[in-house]
Amino acid sequence: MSLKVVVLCCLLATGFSDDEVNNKAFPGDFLFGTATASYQVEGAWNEDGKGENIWDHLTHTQPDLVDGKANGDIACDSYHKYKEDVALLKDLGANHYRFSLSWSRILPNGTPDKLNVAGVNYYKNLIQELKNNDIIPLVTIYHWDLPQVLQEQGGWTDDFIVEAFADYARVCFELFGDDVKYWLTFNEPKQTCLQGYGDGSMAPAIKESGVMDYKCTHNVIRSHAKAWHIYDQEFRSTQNGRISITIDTNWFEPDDDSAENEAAAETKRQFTFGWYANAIFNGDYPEVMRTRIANRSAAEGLSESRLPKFTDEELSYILGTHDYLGLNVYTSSIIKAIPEPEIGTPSYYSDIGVGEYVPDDWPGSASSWLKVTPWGMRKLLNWVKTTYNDPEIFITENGVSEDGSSLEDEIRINYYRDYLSNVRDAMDDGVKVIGYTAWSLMDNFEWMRGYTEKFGLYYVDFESQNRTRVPKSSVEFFKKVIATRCLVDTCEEA
Ligand code: GBH
Repeated sequence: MSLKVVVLCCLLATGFSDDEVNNKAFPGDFLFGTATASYQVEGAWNEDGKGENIWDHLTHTQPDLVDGKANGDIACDSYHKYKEDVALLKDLGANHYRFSLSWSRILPNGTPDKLNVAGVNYYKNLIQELKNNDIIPLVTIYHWDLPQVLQEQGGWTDDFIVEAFADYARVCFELFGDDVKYWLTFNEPKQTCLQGYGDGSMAPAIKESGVMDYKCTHNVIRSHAKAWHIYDQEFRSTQNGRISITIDTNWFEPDDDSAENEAAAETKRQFTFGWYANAIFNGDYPEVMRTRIANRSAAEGLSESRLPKFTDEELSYILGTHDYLGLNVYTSSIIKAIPEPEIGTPSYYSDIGVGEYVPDDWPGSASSWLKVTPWGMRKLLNWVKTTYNDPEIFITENGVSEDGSSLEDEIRINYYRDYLSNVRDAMDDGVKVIGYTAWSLMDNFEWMRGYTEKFGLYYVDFESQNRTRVPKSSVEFFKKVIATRCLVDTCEEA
């Protein structure tokens, strides 16, 4: 038996060995950091004048929807403990911290008629504390926590929301823009729309797939474009920041290299990532979405497509509203061609019309949807480069969950190392990756999964009043990566 076979057997047995890890250093100006989101960490849900948002509302009125009937009333208590959070970031040596602003903490009525000064001061203090510690704020304007009063007026599926979001964004630029150089309008709008208004698996838990998810997306894209233009026209010249959107996707790998499975995988990518990115980067919804949804709508007897249309004026207004691209990536799945789904009740999934599965032997995590597939990272980055005209890419989330039973989170160390290795490989391929953000700084409220899935570098004791933070083993690892810019013991210079 050749040596090669022996080596291969042992690499497979141990998962990924160090030998396969990219040994080139990351560039000196590459940004390493961590992320959180307002509802998942802040707590203080009704303190100091904060208004109710859709997650407060959902967790309080339909607690059964959430594992353990959990909620974010206190969460990590970051509203009171932000200095401690920044100290953790400082200890990690993080270059940046990605956090989100709670709309209803700043504007309790959802509109600028009333500004909640205490809420504003919380974010001002957090940003100041980051500044004092040389940590760059990367600020998400919207990470899923819509003011409940705006949901009661129709939320993202009603056109009024475009103006409302634009007004809110302007307030954010005015209040914080002098100290913020990286903005994101939306985090993962696909989850807002598909899960919020399609599957109903996230707040506001509306189930009108194939209709309301498209309407929501239409308004989200218009809102994004409007916020970008406001920044561009009113703030860029004095504040000099960059603004974009964060889009999430799996890597969709074709079942085999047959033309039909390749085409199915590309259709899935376009319906997932292209749904949001294409209008902004290339102009309009992807061709395959426009065609498939129009055809299926016609077959359903509808007089027009369920996919809304942008006017020509809107199309040119939306195109180019990005200064970089935010990318959230966790996992992969396999896509194959299937026969055309029957015409019946509309659904986003039958509009896509492909089969999706995950092989049994892919290594898992504490989240059923999250398999450890580091190779997907490199493929995805290369696909994004080719499909969207080689943008600068900021990875704004990547991470893995465990069940919290041990502080020795080897799964996370291996995950970060192997995904980062593929990021570095992609940079060798010529992809312009400018930063990497680990999800998450600490364990937090994992939406419908409550506190059962732990994504943190730091463990949080949710039983203690203090919400004590304790470093897991991955902290040491990530610290070393940030300090040395290197994934192995010694790196070649970049
Ligand atoms: C990110 O979404 C979010 O931005 C972040 O807030 C969150 O904490 C983090 O992931 C970890 O989950 O339960 O089978 O219905 C990642 C994309 C999309 C992954 C929705 C989980 C639900 C799958 N997420 N998905 S399922």
